Amino acid sequence: MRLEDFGYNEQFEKYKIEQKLDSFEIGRVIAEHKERYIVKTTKGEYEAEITGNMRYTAKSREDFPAVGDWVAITIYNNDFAIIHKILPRFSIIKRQAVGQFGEIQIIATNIDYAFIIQTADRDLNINRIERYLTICNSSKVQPIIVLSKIDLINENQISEILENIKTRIKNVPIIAISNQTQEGYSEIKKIIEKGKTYCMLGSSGVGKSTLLNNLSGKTIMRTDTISQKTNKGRHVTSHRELIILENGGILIDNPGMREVGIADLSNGLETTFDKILQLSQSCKFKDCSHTHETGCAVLDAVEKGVIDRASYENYKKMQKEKAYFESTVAERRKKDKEFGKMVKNYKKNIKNKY
Ligand SMILES: Nc1nc2c(ncn2[C@@H]2O[C@H](COP(=O)(O)OP(=O)(O)O)[C@@H](O)[C@H]2O)c(=O)[nH]1
Ligand SMILES: [Mg+2]
Ligand SMILES: [Zn+2]
Repeated sequence: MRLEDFGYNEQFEKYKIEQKLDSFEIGRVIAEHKERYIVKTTKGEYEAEITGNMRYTAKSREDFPAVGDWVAITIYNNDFAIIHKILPRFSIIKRQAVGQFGEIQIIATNIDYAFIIQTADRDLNINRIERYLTICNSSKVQPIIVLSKIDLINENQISEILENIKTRIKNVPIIAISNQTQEGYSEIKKIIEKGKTYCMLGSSGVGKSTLLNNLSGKTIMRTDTISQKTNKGRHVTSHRELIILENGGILIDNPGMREVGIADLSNGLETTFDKILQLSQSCKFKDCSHTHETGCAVLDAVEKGVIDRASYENYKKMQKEKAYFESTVAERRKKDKEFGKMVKNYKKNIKNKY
């Protein structure tokens, strides 16, 4: 196998040469569990840890390796390796960490496409789809919506659901599938290209692992038959999260996510709700919040039914979350800076004293 077979490209190679990383082995992180990683290279798979220096200088979660990363490593003893450097990522899928405001969590990196999976048999949650779309759009990852378990409902119900999604979400492909009958699989397979990386996004139990296992033709991922409540969403990484299909596509599974908080510091919301963004150009006030202002083109469009009300409400909710996330990040940075200053002053005082 060559590195290209698991997603390596010229950009990474260029960086490797520029940074003179020739003495290192290059590999991709295919699993992570509590700061232990499995790195796949052309020579094999290695359990790895980061250098002490890397841990010491890490400022946030983003400075640690994540599944999907390309890393420069040194191999010891045939099965153990040390990670020295993370090669720059071309995309990061991240979310606001549950219960730690201003702190992000990386879902996966160097992703080209994301399958946003939702089941057809439960109440359709378009808000949740929009939420994942926002995450994809702020990560520069191409989204594809997958409606799973269509074997559990009839044809009419399927088309009704598809219609409902399409009234709110435009320009994103939607594929309806069953992991049981494998209906829709040919469409999924058509999308999967050699050397590109695909990530599975969606709540626990929607069929991510089953889809991945079926596509790979082997049983690699543990599928979740345990109920969500007893399982507590905890994830046991004794298995690989990144696998390579026979056709050369690379798939990354993900543990189910109960909450997907918006950690959007770029313009994912604006891309997802592009109609709202367009309309806002015509609002009377430049800093219009589209909530109560007179002459608000967005509110006007909601009244007239041009914009779906539920979609508008979802936008507002995520906008609020985003603003809150940004303010907590700013707060955190300010605190870090103040702390830095304090340490500096302290050192200076010590110096002056002695
Ligand atoms: N009827 C039906 N059941 C499915 C389908 N896909 C997955 N399942 C079942 O749903 C449960 C959860 O699947 P799993 O792949 O573990 O979901 P994950 O948590 O998203 O990885 C398992 O019991 C699967 O057998 C499907 O298309 N149809
Ligand atoms: Mg799973
Ligand atoms: Zn407005």
